[in-house]
Amino acid sequence: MHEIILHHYELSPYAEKVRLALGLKGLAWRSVQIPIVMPKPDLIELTGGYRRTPVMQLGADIYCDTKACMRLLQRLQPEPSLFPGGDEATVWGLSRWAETSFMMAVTVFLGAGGVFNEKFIEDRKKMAPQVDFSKAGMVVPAKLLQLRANLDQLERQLADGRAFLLGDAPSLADLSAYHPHRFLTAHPATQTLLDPLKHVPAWMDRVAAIGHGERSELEAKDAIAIARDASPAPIEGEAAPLPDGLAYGDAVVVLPEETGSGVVAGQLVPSPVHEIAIRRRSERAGELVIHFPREDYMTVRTG
Ligand SMILES: N[C@@H](CCC(=O)N[C@@H](CS)C(=O)NCC(=O)O)C(=O)O
Repeated sequence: MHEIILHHYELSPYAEKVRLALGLKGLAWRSVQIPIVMPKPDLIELTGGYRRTPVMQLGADIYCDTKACMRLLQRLQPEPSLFPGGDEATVWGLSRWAETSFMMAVTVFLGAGGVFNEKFIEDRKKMAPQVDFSKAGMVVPAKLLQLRANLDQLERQLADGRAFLLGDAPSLADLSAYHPHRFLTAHPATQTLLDPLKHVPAWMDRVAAIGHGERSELEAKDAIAIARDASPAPIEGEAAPLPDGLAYGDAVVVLPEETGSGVVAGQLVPSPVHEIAIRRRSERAGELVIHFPREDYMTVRTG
């Protein structure tokens, strides 16, 4: 099997979710550091245009978005499971809700200042040109109240003394809820929301203790060489039937519903129902298959 490669940067909360999943499963992995802001030429060489963080690589297969990374990790190593009590739909649903805190926190940091530097803010403005960043300050109180409501929900979920959100064992829900709430320690205004809580801080310490597995660094150019020397893996499982108007083999673009993630063009290849896969050729990395989660991404025919 190819080594698991994570393209990420240290401060990325979403990358922390994946690092913890690697820790939960006790996996060895290679770490490629990517820039926090554009340009990201080595990453884009692999993804074909997707710029968000993190991205996972397994040979010539590239996984964009943490939801695709999580499905991959669960498939590669089913135990310990990201869904220890079953209840997959509950875990995914809880994860999605918990991650609403991420953009709330980002908005508070932009509005209150003191967390992000100018270069970072300029880059994110280009990513979201429809957003008026100068108005972020106006919504800080509202976002703090929304964060307090989310934290209250977590505090009550943990109030019966359970170790993790859904019981004795950590699940994907814990990893998804941990990263945006741990991010709240970055500013006094959001740290203040954590201070009165009893259960959430202790739970965060338990999640942090899961660790990151066995990590070793790799240069981006070596990750690209690994992709070039590999071939995309054959599909695992059954290909999803396609509706009229779309066929495997079509030229498509993958359109992320999250603003500014970047559009990727390629040829639609068979994939299971929870995943989109497109084949593309990269100059430096050769033939690649890029994977996206089905949710939050659309395929649109171009040819
Ligand atoms: N839905 C994406 C969200 C990832 C995301 O927004 N990551 C942030 C960093 S924590 C990001 O990509 N920021 C812009 C960048 O790194 O270029 C996922 O689950 O992977």
